[in-house]
Amino acid sequence: MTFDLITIFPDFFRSILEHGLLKRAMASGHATIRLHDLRDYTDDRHRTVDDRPFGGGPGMVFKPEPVFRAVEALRGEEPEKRLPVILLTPQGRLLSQSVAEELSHAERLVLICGRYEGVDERVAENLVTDEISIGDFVLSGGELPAAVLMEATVRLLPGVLGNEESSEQDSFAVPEGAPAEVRHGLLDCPHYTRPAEFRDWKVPDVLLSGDHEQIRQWRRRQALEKTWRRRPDLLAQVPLSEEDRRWIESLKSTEHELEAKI
Ligand code: 9D3
Repeated sequence: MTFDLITIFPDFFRSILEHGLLKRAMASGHATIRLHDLRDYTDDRHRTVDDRPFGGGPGMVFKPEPVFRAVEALRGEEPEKRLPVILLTPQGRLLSQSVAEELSHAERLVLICGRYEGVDERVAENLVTDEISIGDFVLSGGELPAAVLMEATVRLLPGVLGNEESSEQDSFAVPEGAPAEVRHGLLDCPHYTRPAEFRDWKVPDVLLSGDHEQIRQWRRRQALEKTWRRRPDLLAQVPLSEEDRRWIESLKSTEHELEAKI
C-alpha cells in the first residue's frame, strides 16, 4: 500500500517512520510512504501556501493552487487509475476501526494535511474524495491525524503483524465467525504480570489458579463490566449470551444498592 502525504512539515513524519510498526511495514515492503512538501508546488519566490480568508476573520487558509498542483502531479504518475484523496480535517467523518478496515483495501491513498484555520473549500469540493477527522478535539493540523490513520490502516494489511490473526482480537474489531470470547467488540479485560504481589496489591487469585474455564469467565465478566461502565454505547453492537446478560443485570442491581446507601 502506498501513502502520498502532502504537508508543509514533511520532517514531522521522519521520526514516526523510523520507529515501530510503520518502519517495519516499510522495511518489509508492505507499505510505501512518500512525503511531499506542499511548498515545492508553489510558484512564487516566497513559496506561499496560505492567504487571508475572504470575508475577514482570524487566521490563514491554504491556497488551492499548490494543493491542486501536488495532487495532479501524483495523479499524473498513474493517469489511468482512480486515486483516492483524503483531506484530514475536523469536519471529516470520524476515523474508526471499520473506516481503517475500509481504507486498508486501497492500493494507494493521498493524504492532505491541513494547517491554519483550514483549506480553501474548492479543494474539499473538487479535488478531495473523502474527509476524515480523528475525533472531536482541536489539534493544530492534519499531520498527527495522518500518522494515526496510517498506523491504524497499515497494521490491518495481511502479513504486517507477525501473527496474521492478532489484529482481529483487538477491542473494537467485531469480526464474524469466531468464538465470541476472542473476537468481541468489548473493551479489553485487565492484564497482570509478575510480581503476583506488588506494594500490597495482589493479582486476582483466579488468574493464578490454572483453572482455564474460571479464567475465561472472569475475563469475559471484567470486559463486560468495564464496557458497561465506561462505554455502554459499544454494548449495543456486541452479541451477548444469556450468561452475559445475567452478569450485566447483576451489575445493575449492585449499582442500585450503592445508590440506596448514598
Ligand atoms: C480553533 C480553530 N477552529 C475554529 C473553530 C477550527 C480548526 C481549524 C483547523 C480546528 C483545528 C484545525 C486543525 N486540525 C486539523 O486539521 C485536523 C484535526 C483536528 O483538529 N482534530 C481531529 N482530527 C483532525 S484531522 C485534521
